[in-house]
Amino acid sequence: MFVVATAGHVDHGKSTLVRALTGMEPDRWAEERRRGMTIDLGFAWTTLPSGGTVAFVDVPGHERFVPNMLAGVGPVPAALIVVAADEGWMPQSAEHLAALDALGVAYGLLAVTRADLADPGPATARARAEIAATSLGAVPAVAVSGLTGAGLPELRAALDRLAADLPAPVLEDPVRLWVDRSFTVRGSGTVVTGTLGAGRLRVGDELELAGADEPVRVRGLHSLGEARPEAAAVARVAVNLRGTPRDRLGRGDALLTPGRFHHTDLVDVRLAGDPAADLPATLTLHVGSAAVPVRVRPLGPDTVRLRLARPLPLLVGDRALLRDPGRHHVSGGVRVLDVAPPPLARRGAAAARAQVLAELDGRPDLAGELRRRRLVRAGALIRMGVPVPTAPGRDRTALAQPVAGDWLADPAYWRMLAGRLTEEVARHAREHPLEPGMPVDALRQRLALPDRVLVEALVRPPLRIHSGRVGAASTAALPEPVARAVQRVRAEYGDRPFRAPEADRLVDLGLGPREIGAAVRAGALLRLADNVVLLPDVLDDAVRVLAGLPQPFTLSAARQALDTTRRVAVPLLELLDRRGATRRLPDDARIVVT
Ligand SMILES: Nc1nc2c(ncn2[C@@H]2O[C@H](COP(=O)(O)OP(=O)(O)O)[C@@H](O)[C@H]2O)c(=O)[nH]1
Ligand SMILES: [Mg+2]
Repeated sequence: MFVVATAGHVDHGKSTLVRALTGMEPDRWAEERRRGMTIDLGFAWTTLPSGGTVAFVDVPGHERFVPNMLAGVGPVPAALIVVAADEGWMPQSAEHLAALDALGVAYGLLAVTRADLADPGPATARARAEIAATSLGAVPAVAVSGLTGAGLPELRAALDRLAADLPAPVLEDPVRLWVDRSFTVRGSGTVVTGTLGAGRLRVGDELELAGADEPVRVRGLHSLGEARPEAAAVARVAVNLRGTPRDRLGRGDALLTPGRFHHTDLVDVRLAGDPAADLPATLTLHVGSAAVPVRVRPLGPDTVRLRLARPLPLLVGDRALLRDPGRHHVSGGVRVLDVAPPPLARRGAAAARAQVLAELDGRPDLAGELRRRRLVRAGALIRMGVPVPTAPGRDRTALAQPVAGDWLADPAYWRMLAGRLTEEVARHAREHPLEPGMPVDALRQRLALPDRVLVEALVRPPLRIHSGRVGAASTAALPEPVARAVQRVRAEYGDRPFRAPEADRLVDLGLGPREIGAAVRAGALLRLADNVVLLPDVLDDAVRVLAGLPQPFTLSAARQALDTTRRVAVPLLELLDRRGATRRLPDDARIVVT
């Protein structure tokens, strides 16, 4: 199926043409038929000579209903521009064309209607010239009459050729179905309709609805008036939602593949065309079927920041349109550059940001996002519309390889962090010589990292993580018998930590000078003197015990408090003196340095 939206001035014959092509009535409301004027969007479809189906979104041409028109064309990539032969180019011909151009619509056809009333030549020439200057470029033109049926076969053939030109939809993409209508069907509940531009929908699918806490579930699907178990893009679809009250959603809402979109109320965008320096401070942003008031903050010559009155599921690269509702004026198109831009708090931040934005073109770019964001979760990038190849394999670049969890990092920044971590650990060791390393959380704060797993991933030998601290390695390299002997020391002395094994016990354990040397180098034992060793992590405890004594304290008081012997106490206090934890006074008493 392909979907095409009509466009053109009121009374130029859009609805008549859709009716003539499809045999269906696009004006759905009694009021529309009574007034002979389209007010809201209409929907009709027909089979083309090739056997394919074309579905029309018929839009109102009256200037009062331009917002409805925009909701119709927003999600549709092709346009049927209608101009009356007898009236020619008119204000809403121009405004509709400006809207299509702003949205970057690149596929279209010109139908010059009411050709039975006037020579279609002049209207055709003018319209083709106007259209050629837009994103649509040169389009085929067909003169038709909705009254006599002249030109309709040619128009059908032209529609077939247009359908063949359209790019194939990406069926693997997530669903973002902009709702253009919602209503209640007795016995079924809430039904919404929209143009499915990418992806697939199935009965039973769970979808996300902005503002709803719980996913909504697809209870039924219709396309072209028939119930179906599945609909694949491109398609007009009607979705029956289970358990979702009608007042929960309407035009401008979007049904989404869960977890795949970032809802944002702050975007940085590039203005298309020649941007007006006098852009009003408040405008309406039209994207998909949504229309949201925005505050405009100029940044660069053609870039602005938009603050949306309500969040929308926007992606990098989205096309949207700014309109001044007061002046009935399409201010221009925008291309979304960033859906999660940084705050502009510091002085000069706006100018710096303008420079960054000058480099962006709205094409999602993994390397660039990593350079700018330095650290970001893969899931967050995907939700912004930046593809991250997740399957391990050939197309998974090194950039898409998480450094930890699902965190991606800019390679240069990550190398810088690894260097800073080493420095911080070394500095901490100098400042806290008695601690067995720097706490992981202190490092996380020092390096301003958002997640502990990042600290853990940055730790490389000879550093290691031990009981929540990052320090130098490690008993891991000890020869088996030495490691076993150290284990025995732990088991025997763990509960009287300031007692050292006697010399003959060390011999029994197989800890000769060489073995002790290895264990000390690995940080598994602490040597106080020849043949006097303690477990390495007892120094902090010793200081804590000594700090509990009346200050200053004597060697004998320390020995008793630590429940140890002179053989240990003397070199232990000397070590603490050297490390600056205690200080020896002239009378040989000591104090704990705080
Ligand atoms: N003679 C003639 N009248 C037409 C033709 N197309 C539309 N009309 C008439 O023009 C008026 C406006 O048509 P309509 O389809 O409602 O215009 P829309 O506002 O563009 O949808 C109606 O009275 C139609 O009957 C045509 O090809 N020939
Ligand atoms: Mg109409």
